[in-house]
Amino acid sequence: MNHKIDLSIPRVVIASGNLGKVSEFRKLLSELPVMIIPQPDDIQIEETGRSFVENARVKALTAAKITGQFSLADDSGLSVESLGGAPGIFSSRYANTDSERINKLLYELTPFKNRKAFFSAALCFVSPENRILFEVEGKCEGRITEFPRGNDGFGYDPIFEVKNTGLTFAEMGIERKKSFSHRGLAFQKLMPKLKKYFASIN
Ligand code: ITT
Repeated sequence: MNHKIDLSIPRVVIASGNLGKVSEFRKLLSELPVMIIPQPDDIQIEETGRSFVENARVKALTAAKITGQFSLADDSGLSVESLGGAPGIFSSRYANTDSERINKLLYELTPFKNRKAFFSAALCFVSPENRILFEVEGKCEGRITEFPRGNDGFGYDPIFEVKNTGLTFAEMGIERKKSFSHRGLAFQKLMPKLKKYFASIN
């Protein structure tokens, strides 16, 4: 068996420490002629931005600078109408673990009848020369359920029911989640740009 790595294949670093996201990215990017690599273990990127777009930029630019490779970052989060848009860009910092975040959100929402919410994702793709090549955003509307449902996915998936489906993200397989989700919709915008770009440099 040949174990040599083909150095002509472009590498794309996924600028994320979230294993759930990295696994979605791998599947979403599988059609591209690139090698997906995780970001180095010792990178800690501080999210200093005031929006999803700004934070995605910080993450992608830092990862490309450190590794000298293409990088792709996602900043995403859940905004709940009755909570004035919280947790929003603070979704990962809302509590320490997925189950604590879910329990906290369900508790905070107890007094409210309106459980409308939406997920947002901003993606940023940066060149090895540290230039922003593409930025796209996606959004998915739904509501926060009264209790968790489903076993798939990650993060807030078990308590986010997608509008007009009756299903939480955690009750959909990745393929269905991809067609409705904030990240999947952002990807639908990014993919043609990436295909064109990688075809032009090959
Ligand atoms: P990186 O910054 O390293 O990518 P992170 O988890 O901190 O990892 P974000 O700052 O973008 O990522 O925080 C987004 C949080 O929003 C994430 O931790 C989840 O709790 C939640 N989230 C984002 N997309 C989600 C999805 O598709 N399903 C469920 N929860 C999601």
